[in-house]
Amino acid sequence: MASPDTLSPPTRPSPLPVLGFWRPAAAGVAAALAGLGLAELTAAWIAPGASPVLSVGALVIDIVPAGVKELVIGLFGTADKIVLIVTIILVLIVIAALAGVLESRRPPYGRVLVVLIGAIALFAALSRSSASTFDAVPAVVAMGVSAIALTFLTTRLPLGVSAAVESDGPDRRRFLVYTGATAGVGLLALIGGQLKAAATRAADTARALFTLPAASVPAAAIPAGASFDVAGITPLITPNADFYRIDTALSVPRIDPNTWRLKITGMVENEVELNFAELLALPLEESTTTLACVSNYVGGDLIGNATWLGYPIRELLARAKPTSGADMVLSTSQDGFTASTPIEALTDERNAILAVGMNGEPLPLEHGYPVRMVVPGLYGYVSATKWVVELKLTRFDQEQGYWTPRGWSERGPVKLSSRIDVPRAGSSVPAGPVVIAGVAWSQHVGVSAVAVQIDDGPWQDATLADAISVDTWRQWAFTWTDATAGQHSVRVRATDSDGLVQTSVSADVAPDGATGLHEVSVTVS
Ligand SMILES: Nc1nc2c(c(=O)[nH]1)N[C@H]1C(S)=C(S)[C@@H](COP(=O)(O)O)O[C@H]1N2
Ligand SMILES: [Mo]
Repeated sequence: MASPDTLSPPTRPSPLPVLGFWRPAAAGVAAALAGLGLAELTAAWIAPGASPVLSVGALVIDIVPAGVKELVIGLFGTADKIVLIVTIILVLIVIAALAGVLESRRPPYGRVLVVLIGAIALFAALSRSSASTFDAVPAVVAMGVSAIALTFLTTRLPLGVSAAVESDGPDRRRFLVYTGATAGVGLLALIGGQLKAAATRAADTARALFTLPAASVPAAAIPAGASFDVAGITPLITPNADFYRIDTALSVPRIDPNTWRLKITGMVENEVELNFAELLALPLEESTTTLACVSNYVGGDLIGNATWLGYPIRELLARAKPTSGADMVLSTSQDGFTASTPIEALTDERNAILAVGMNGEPLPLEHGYPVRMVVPGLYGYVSATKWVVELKLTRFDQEQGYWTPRGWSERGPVKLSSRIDVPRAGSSVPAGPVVIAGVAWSQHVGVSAVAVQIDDGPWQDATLADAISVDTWRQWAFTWTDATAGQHSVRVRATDSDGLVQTSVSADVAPDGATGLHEVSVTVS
C-alpha cells in the first residue's frame, strides 16, 4: 500500500520559489526596451545628436583599434554601420536579460547593471564634441525608465514560479500582460522616435541640397575701412556658427521647405499665401543688419551682425493691402512663438525682410530655416520671428506677442549702446600704448562718435571705423598712450547721429533693454 503522501500532488507551491530564468530574463529585456524606446524618442525630439544607440556606436568607433575597424569594413563593407548597431542591440539584449535575472535573485544588482549601462550611454552622449546639456537627457531617461520598469516587473510579478504554474494559469497571463505592455510601450516609442528622426534627416538633407538663389540687389560693398586690424575685436560680420541663438524652442523646428507656406491674414483686403518656391522666385535683396536681443546686458554678447538675403516685407504687405486701423503685424512661428512688430517698421524704407539666407548660406536650422524675419532697429523678440509661417495684420490694443504678457514691452526699439572687446575685463596688459577697441550700435539711427574714459579722466574720442549702414554696428578703437602700471577702469560711451549720448544710468534688460556704460577693469604691469 502506497503512502498517500507520495502519490498526491503538492496542494500548494513549495514555500521556496523555484527560481525562474526565462521570465526574469524577459522582464529584463522588456524593461530595457521601454527605457531605450523612450530614450530614443526623447532624443529624436530634443537632442537629435544624442540617440543612445548612435552615440554609443560613435564611441565604439572612436575606441576600437584601427585593425578591428579594417577587419569589420573588410567583412561587411558599407554595411559596417548596420552591423555595429545590430551588435550593440544584441549585446544590450543579453545584458538586459542578465539584469532581469540578477534583479530577481540578488536585488539591487540588476538595477546597478542598468545604471552602469546607462552611464556608458551618458558618457557617450556627452563626449561628442558638439554636446550640450540637453544631450544628457536621453541617457538619463533610459536609465530611469529601465530601472523603474525592472523593479516593478521583478517585484510585482510571479517570476519565481514552479513548473506546475509555468505553463498556464492567471500567473502566466499576468506576467505576459505586464511584460508585454512594458515591451510594447518601448517598441511604440522606438518606432515613433525613428519616424521623427527620419523626418529630421529629410529636413536636414533638403537644407543641405538647397542652393540659395543669387541676390537681385546685392548688399552694399563693405568699405575697406569698416574693420580694424586689432586682435580680439569682434569681427564685423559674425560667422553663422558663432551667432548667438535665443528662442523658446526645446527642439529646433524642422520644416520641410516643400510644405512651407506663409499666410498674410487679419486686417487685410487680400489674404496672401506664398510658398517657398514662389518666395525664392521673387527678386531677393541682400542687406547687412545687426540683430540684438533685448536680454543683452550692457557689455553682453547677445548681438551679432550678418548679411541676410531676403525679400522686403513691405512688398508683401502691399499685396495684402492692410486696412486702415491695423498698426501691428503679429508674426507667428511654426512652433507657436509670436512677435508684435509696429507696421511702420515693416513698411518704411528700412530693410525689413523675410530672410532665407545668412552670410551666403541657407538659414541655419537654429536661426530659422527655411524663412525668418529680420527687422533693423528692433530687438529680436518683437521682430525677428524664426520659422515664420504667418503675418497677421492686427492692432496693439487687440493682440500681444509672446513676451509681452511675460513682462516685456510691446515695442522694443534697440537702444544705443557700446561695448569694449579688448582688453578683456580682468585681463593684464603690458605698460606702454594699449589699444582699446570694440563695437557700438545705434540701429536705424547710426553711431556718430565713441569716447573712452580711463579711471576718472576726461572722455577722449575714439576712432570710428567706416559704417556699413546705420543698421549695423560700428567698430571703434582708441590708443591709450600713457597706460601706467596698476589697476585701471576703462569705460566707453557712444553718441548717435541725432546727438543722443549713451546714458550712464543703468537699467535692467527688462522690460525693454538694458542701459548704462560698459566698464572693464584691467591691470597694467
Ligand atoms: N520662432 C521664434 N523666433 C524667435 C524667437 C523664438 O523664441 N522663437 N526668439 C526671438 C528672439 S528673443 C531673438 S533675440 C532672436 C534671436 O535670433 P537668433 O537666435 O537667430 O540670434 O530671435 C527671435 N525669434
Ligand atoms: Mo531676444
